[in-house]
Parts: sequence; structure tokens; C-alpha cells
Amino acid sequence: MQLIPKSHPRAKSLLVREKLVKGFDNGLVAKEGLLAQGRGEAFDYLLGEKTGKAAARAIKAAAAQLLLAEMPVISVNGNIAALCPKQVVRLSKQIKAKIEVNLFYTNANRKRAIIRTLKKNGATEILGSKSDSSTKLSGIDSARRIVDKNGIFVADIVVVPLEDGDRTMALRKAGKTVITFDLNPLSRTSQTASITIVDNVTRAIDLLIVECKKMSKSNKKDLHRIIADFDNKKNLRESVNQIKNNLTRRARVA
Ligand code: PTJ
Repeated sequence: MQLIPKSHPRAKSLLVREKLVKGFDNGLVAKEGLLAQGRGEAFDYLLGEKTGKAAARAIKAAAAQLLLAEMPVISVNGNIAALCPKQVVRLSKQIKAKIEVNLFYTNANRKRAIIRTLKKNGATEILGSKSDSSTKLSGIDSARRIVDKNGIFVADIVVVPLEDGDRTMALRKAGKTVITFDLNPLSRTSQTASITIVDNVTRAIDLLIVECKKMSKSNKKDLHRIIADFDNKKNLRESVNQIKNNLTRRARVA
């Protein structure tokens, strides 16, 4: 029985939830990934389950930054592999970025399943699985410190969707530009990343691909100007205000 029309944002959220549960059943997602999804859903609801102006601005800045990158890497965890593997591969091709699997809750079987899924979706080279090319990033206690010598370790820009705060901080300290997708504008990752896209990755990643395509012919000066005009802290405050305004509106209706 269909209770909510398919086009309704709530119905789309339920489909995203199903993808994650399926990803868990297929060995891609950690148990803790289900909790992360729940937290994300709550923030998505508060944000109005749509891409706001602040997110759109961050997407544009992220596209400019990625188009100027010399060695961009997209970091993939279990949730991302379950939610948008096709888009990760598409984005990597659009901006010529490497893909590296990097897990918080390390598990060799899960890593293999994630690599299989990315390959099924068109990825050719996936970093993060060979111990002879791994090294450690300092300042991280979790398994996320193990990175590929030819990937995250030498990247200038790292895309880290649905991340924990420690690694974002460590990557920034290592001099890297960090782009994240995080529905919680108050999380440590959101607060420490260079560019935070406060939106559901399942909506925002498609918009980022489109933006990268649109801006691919732009000259470097214009791309630099977009980045210089972007203020992550200010943008995050705008996302917090988006939540406040939605709450006020809903409270008035109730
Ligand atoms: O696969 P692993 O082992 O690398 O583990 C991945 C998880 C996600 C479990 C791990 O990175 C983790 O525990 O992350 P956190 O600390 O729970 O943070 C996840 C953040 O992503 C939270 O701020 C959520 O609000 C946010 N989030 C959840 N779902 C989405 C999201 N942001 C954007 N889009 C989503 N779909």
C-alpha cells in the first residue's frame, strides 16, 4: 500500500533508507552506519528534505575547488558505497579523481564488498586495499589513519562524505583541502572542513556532478574567485538558520 506519493520528499527519504538497509544486508554498511543514517534523517527532516541555498552555494564552491585540483581523491566508506556508488564513479570520471576506500570500522570482508560494488558501477582503479602501498596519517586513532601512499596521502583535495571529525581535522592539519557532505551543520566534520555541503549526499552529489560539468569550461580566474567568495563558517550559519526557520514554521502549523 502506497501511503505517501512517490514524488514526496518523505517517500524519497524512505527509498534512501531502504538502500542503506540493503547495503547492510549485502555486507557493505557497518552496524554503526545505520545509526549514522538515522542521525542524518533527523537533520534532513529539520532542513526540509531539500537542497537549500547554502548547500547550493557550497556545491558551487566545491565544484570550483575540484576543477582546480591537481590530485583529488574521493574517500568512500560503507554508507557511501550503499547510497551512491554510481555517482561516486561518475564524479571521479568528471573531475579525474582517484577513488579510495577508507573505513572507520575496518573490516576486510566489508572492504572487498565495497570494492566489488564500485567496480560493478564502473570504477577501474580503487585504492585503499593493498597493504604494500599503505601508510599512516598522523593525528588519527581509528583505522581511518591507514591511507594509500598514492591516494589520500598525497592528495591536495579530499572529498570525505559522511565523515567523523578526527580525520577531517587530521587532513586539514596535513595541508589538504577537505570537502564534505554532512547533514549536521554542527558536527565536527562540518565545522572543520574547508567546504561543507549541508545536504543529503544522495541529492547533493548529482548536483555536484552537474556543476562540475557546467563549470568545466570556466577559466581558472573565475574558479578562484568563486572559492575566494565562499565563506564556510558563514554558510554553516545559514544552514543552522534554515533549520531554525523550518522549526518555527512547523511549530506555527502545529
Ligand atoms: O563505513 P565506515 O566503517 O567508514 O563507517 C561510516 C560511518 C558513517 C558509520 C562513520 O563514518 C560514522 O560513524 O560517521 P558519524 O560519526 O556517524 O557521522 C556521520 C555524519 O553523516 C553525521 O553527522 C550524519 O548526520 C551525517 N549523515 C548521515 N547520513 C547522511 C549524512 N550526511 C549526508 N547525507 C547522508 N545521507
